[in-house]
Amino acid sequence: MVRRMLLVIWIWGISVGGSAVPGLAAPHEVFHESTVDRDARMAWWREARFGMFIHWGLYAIPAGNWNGKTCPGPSEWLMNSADIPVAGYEELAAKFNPVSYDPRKWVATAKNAGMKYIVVTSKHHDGFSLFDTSATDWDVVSATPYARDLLAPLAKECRRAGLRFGIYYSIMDWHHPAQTHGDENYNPTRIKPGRKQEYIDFTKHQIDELLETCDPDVLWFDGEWPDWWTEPDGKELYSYCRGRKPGVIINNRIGKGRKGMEGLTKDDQAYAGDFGTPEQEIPATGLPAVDWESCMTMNDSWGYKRDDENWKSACTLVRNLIDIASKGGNYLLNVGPTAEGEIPAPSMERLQKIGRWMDLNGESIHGTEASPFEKVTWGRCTRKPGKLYLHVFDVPEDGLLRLPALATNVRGARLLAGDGLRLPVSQSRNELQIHLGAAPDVPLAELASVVVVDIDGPIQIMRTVD
Ligand code: H79
Repeated sequence: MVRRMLLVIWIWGISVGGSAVPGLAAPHEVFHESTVDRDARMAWWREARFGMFIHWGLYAIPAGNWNGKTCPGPSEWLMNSADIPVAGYEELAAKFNPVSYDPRKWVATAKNAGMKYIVVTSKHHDGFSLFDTSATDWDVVSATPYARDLLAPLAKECRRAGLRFGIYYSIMDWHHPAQTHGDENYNPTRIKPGRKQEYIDFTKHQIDELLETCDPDVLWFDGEWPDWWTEPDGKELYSYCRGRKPGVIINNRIGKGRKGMEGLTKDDQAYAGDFGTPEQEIPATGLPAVDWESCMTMNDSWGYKRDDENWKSACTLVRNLIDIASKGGNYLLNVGPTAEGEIPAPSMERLQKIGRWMDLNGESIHGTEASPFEKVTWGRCTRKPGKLYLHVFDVPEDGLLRLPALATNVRGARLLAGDGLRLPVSQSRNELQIHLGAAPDVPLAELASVVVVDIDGPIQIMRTVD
């Protein structure tokens, strides 16, 4: 006979951050930062949950096409995928004149979608700088008819609107003379012997310029995988950046810590970087004790790609955001503006729809923490002190949202959107049930409807132990 005991065994969410592995120094500890200081530094980022990634550069001109053909892969890789020599690629600069660029419009677009920060490419793998730099003439000011810095005005508009601002920077550089091999071609994975320090100095010089003109809150490195870039290089650059701006938040691609496209930081040693970077992926389970951000595209390209019409639906994007928040991460959702400076219409439409959903339900995303439950069959869950948010993707046939029984007192449940209809709650020995009934009559319920459960105190889950 199986004897069953009812036990309160789990108090959730006591701490966030710190090393995932006991006994192993977390990156911030390598930098001699206390957990309290780190939590303070990461606070805005953890609350934000949703940001806009912007991939903009010369690659928006060919927009994925070369010699009359659409090239496979994302458009920002065109130099590589179409095997364009440096001199040929350089010709694009003379055609870059984004007269429609209106940073205020981009910031309003992000803000209206419910996004709390923007991360923009300052220099992608093609090495082209979208800002005013004295380190090279391969930049928007020196090489294009537009001849003005693109990033400082965007940073300024972000601040004005109350959004945070981040800079993407590629370590791999297909144009820098330390990484190219002659004028005719380049090597995407090597650095010339004896010229590494020159390139590191160039990078630091550019980071200094960006810190000076844009004062970024996030430094988002990429292109760290070539073998010549090492973990000690990453740690040294991390220390340099934090030394220049102690409060800045830096991703794990500054060093060699990330696990491939899964993006989370390996735990065999302490690596540089403050957060993991899954790319085009969402972790399968909740990861409440580590900081991470999934970056994803709306179609299949980061840069503007004219012929890529493989758009995800607004429903998928909203559910990705919910899924990520329920697992304790951030969603960095990408747009690829055109060479004229416009965010493409399909992206605008989706951002507007996400924004309408966020206007009604943003409370269930911003400032929340990961779900205290393992999988729930009908959707996802997030939490805040005193509240659980239940995101309903599929209304159960019997109209009951089932959760494990709580030892915490449940005051009631209600729909977040619409007129806040109250929902009956009942609890059996093993199960908390919210009586949802038929599909809730709230706007955009087809994306996800949200039920708020008001609770007294920390969540304590009753567990049946056999
Ligand atoms: O900027 C966008 C892309 O252009 C860039 N990152 C996003 C944010 C990107 N560059 N490369 N990729 C995406 C895919 C590259 C994958 C690989 Fe690897 C690089 C395969 C092998 C080396 C990553 C690092 C996976 C394994 C090691």
